[in-house]
Amino acid sequence: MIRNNILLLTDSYKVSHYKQYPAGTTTIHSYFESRGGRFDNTVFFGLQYYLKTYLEGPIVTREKIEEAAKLYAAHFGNETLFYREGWEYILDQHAGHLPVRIRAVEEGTAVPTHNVLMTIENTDPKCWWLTNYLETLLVQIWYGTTVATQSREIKKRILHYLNETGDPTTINFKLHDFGFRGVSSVESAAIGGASHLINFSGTDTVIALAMIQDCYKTQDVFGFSIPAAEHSTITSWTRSREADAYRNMLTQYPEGLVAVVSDSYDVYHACEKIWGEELKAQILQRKGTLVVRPDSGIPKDVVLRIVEILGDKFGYTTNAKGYKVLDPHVRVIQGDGVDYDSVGEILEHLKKQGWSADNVAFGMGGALLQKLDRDTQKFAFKCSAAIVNGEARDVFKDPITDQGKRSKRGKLKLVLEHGTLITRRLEEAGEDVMKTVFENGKILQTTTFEEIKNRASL
Ligand code: AOY
Repeated sequence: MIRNNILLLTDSYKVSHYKQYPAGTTTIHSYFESRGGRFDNTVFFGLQYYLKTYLEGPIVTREKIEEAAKLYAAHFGNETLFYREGWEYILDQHAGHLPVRIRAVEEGTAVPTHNVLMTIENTDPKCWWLTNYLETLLVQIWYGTTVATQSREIKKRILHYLNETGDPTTINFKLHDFGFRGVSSVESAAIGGASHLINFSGTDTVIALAMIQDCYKTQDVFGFSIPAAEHSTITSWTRSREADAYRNMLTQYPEGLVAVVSDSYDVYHACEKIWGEELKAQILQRKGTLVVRPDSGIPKDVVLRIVEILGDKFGYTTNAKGYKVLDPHVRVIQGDGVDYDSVGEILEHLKKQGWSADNVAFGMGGALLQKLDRDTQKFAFKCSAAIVNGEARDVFKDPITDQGKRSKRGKLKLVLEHGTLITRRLEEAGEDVMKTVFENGKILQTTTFEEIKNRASL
């Protein structure tokens, strides 16, 4: 089995499509958009990863064609469905480089939904069938784009509370990625983890750091973490020695931030009696901050009660905005049950009781990287234009059964009008903000992760 065979990175039915376009078809022009969804804009991200990983260079080889021919013959029970001649043409005439052009909005750009984000068309009239063969792979960009979009919306939410009750300059470390174990694959962790780091700087998804370095032109590390306990490192001391387990954390990491999951037995007892009494002096002497992590219960109730216990035991000050801020030696991180909704509930609940958002940070796992799908932002890839027998035609669908699934018509561009990005036909006025990023096997333009972060910044 050849790893990464482009001929196999598609849906079965697409293998049969070369016979289905009208005779005389020489160009298929398709586009990618969000047809609406949970948030009213999307942060385009991930294309450069897909270009570098799957599409760049002489990717069609004799061996891959032979492997595909054999596999598809068995898969369809039919030797004639696979377009061997089409792929051999790319191998012979293009030295295995894909004869397509991909234009796209710059990664990190937040684009209102219902607009073109990317277009693709074949550059060789004999390769009309190739454009939509690539849909399956290219549409996977929905994932990074949706993770980046939701992470950025949560950032807006946390920023709102920091602006009202605390210090907005701390935003970059307020939502930590706990999601590696909860995703369906290592590749998803890499892409999703990188998507989150467009908006924040805290992550435990290590593979995302390598992905950014490999695909987004940098040697820099774009995510940071701190020593932190898990249940095994606490419960292996047994219940009767819970306090020793905690003391050990303070001793092993004598300065800086250290996070300790504290709900192994009774999180309220742990905060009141162990952190708040037995280890209080050691915490107050530490040059750093103990971050208490509850990990069960109703998030907004547990977080408030723990902040109140820590306030009683360690004291607090009232900031210029009139909200209570715990002694700097203690903070709370909530990493259980965190999603877009619960972040708002927790911060609102704290605010109502006079507590600043400065007191808490969030960890988010499954809801950050996995609890979303292509329909969260209704992503679609559709043909919008073709050339048949030398004549350009609009191509579109317009189903009476769902007007939301109507597709756009013509060759498309994305234009900035009165400060808003909007889709126009290529022949209309206005400069296209999309750039040609890929043509005939070559990546023509790359972007850095730094630039992506800057485009998405709030
Ligand atoms: N990490 C901040 C640093 C990370 C984690 C990772 C699943 C951390 C916990 C913490 O403080 O508590 C994956 C659950 C937790």
